[in-house]
Amino acid sequence: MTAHENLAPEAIVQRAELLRRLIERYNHSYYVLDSSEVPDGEYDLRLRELQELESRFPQLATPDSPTQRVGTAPAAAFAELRHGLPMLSLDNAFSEAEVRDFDRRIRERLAHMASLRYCVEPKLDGLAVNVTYLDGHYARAATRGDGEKGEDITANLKTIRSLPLRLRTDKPPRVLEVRGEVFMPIAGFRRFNEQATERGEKPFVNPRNAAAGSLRQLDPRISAARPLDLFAYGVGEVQGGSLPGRQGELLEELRRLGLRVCPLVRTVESIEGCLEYFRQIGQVRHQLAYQIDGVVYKVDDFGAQRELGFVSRAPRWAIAHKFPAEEALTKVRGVEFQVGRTGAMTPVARLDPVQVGGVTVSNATLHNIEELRRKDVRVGDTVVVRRAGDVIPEVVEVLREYRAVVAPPIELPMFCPVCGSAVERSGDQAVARCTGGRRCAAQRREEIKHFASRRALDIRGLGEKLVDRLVEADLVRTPADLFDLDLHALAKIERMGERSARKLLASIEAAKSTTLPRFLNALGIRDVGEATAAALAEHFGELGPLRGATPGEIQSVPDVGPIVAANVVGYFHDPENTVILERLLAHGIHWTRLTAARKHEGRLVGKVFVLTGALSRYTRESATAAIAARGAKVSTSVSKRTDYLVSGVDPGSKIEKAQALGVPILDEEAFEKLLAS
Ligand code: 5U1
Repeated sequence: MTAHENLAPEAIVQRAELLRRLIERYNHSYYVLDSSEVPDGEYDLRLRELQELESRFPQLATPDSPTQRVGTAPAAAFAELRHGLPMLSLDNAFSEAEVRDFDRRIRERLAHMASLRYCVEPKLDGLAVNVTYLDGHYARAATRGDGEKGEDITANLKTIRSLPLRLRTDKPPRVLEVRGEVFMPIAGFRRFNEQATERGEKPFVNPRNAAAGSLRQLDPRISAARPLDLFAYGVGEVQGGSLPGRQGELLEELRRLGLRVCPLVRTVESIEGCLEYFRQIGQVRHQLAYQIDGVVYKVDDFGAQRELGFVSRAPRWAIAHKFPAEEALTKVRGVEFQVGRTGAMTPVARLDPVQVGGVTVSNATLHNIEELRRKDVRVGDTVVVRRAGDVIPEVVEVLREYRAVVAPPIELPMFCPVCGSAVERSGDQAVARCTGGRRCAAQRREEIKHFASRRALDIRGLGEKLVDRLVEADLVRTPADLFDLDLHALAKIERMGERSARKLLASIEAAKSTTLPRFLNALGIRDVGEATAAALAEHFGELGPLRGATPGEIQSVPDVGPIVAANVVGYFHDPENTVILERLLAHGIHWTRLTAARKHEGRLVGKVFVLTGALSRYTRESATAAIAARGAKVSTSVSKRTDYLVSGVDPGSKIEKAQALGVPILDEEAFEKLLAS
């Protein structure tokens, strides 16, 4: 007997409605506001209760019930749907000058208006859709198509959990067309591709293709299994209801109705504000959870928009300011293997120079031999090259249909191209390595570059080119040799004047005063990056105890597993490393001891930080490392125990929780000041 057995029919109807409302609310919190209102178990219980009720009384299963998102049986073909109002397209601007022209044209037409505000938001790299609500209920959805009519994707879109099936209002408009962009968040895209590769399927090239491919599935159950999301950015036809008179306010209203709107939407007072927004978003775009290809500026006032009107299909009142293209086509001239600090052999494609993301690219990584084989890159191939932000350019895919002459496949060399040592690839490892160690000039060079780099010992003025020359001249073979350099030795380096030499020696001297996390990072132990170095320093407090630690002790450090522990022990037990380490210490490299007394002096010791949104000068790892280096901790969720919430761009719902709990919220500048204090 179920819990509902004794209920009267009206009570069952009421119970089903209550459950629907409850689950809709939980879905809204979870998928739209990014915060969980109840534990997963409670959610599952309520959903199951509703499913049970609906299977016993099928007439209760309304089409917009939250149980109806799983995806229905496949269709034979997509039907055509006509939009209530045409879906417009957007003109593009690729430079500041084009944006200023756009603003000038508007001000000329609206000369009588004293001020001109713009509503600005990121331009998602996804798929435009039109979603129709009738009396507040999800009714149908279509792709943009030719702007007049698109493909009927009602069943597919319904599987997107952040899309409300019922608007959160008691007085919905009779007809409301919501316009928005469907996208696949980057994390979901990566996860999906990993799983696809494991299943032996071809991964998607980018999140946009993944979103489009997932939506355009005749079997909506396939769409249901894909991590899709949607941001609303406007409306089409509206009947039997009224909406605000400004774009910014409209988006607020859509948010109130339960739709997901990009949290980075702003209104600005002039075109200068638009351009400043473009720069800000450009700085953090690669830290966002989704891919964007520019920002959109819209005249905020709908009256002004009406006055401006359209030119063919594009409104005069809006423009997309695009970032420079991050992908381009070019030809592969050759493939060479580069040897890294730990001997890892990275295949690198030498390319016909091409403009990507605003710079000229002539080399692109192929990551490892597995990737090279999977993509099957050959000399002479036409390839798509991608350069996203500061990331090293990579070959994304080969355009097979452009392959005229078939060159042989590229093979992993048996011997290191730099030192001639054997190349080793153990078991199922994707990475092949040169076994030469410090006998290999490439490994020596890379070790020293890493040691001197900004996040390690930060030896100012010792750039990559200079390291190449020092290693070539055999003046420096290990990091310890840097501290033996003097004016006499540096005089052997061509084109280096005495002034530059003195400056370099001063930098090397200054770098002797460092921190333990930096020093551990600088040693270049395999798999020990900035965050692990900070965690090891925090746990052991000093170098001595770490050098003498067993693998078991090292594994007790948070996030350190057996492989990293074995690498750390292996490093400190290696006789050659021991000599180098002793020499470094003998040269006077030092840091302030994190003694118990000092730990208690630090203002931030024991404090709990939560990070949200993207910071412009820190990655999540480097912010975590900076916090850990001060004896504080990073937690993933805001609670009463949180001391500070550090909020970057696109912060999510943690902000609201922090506000509710009275947790201090720091922007990037305040965070930096606190770290420095
Ligand atoms: N964010 C955003 N994307 N997007 C695309 N807003 C926006 N507006 C559009 C389009 C096509 O069109 C309106 C200007 C009608």
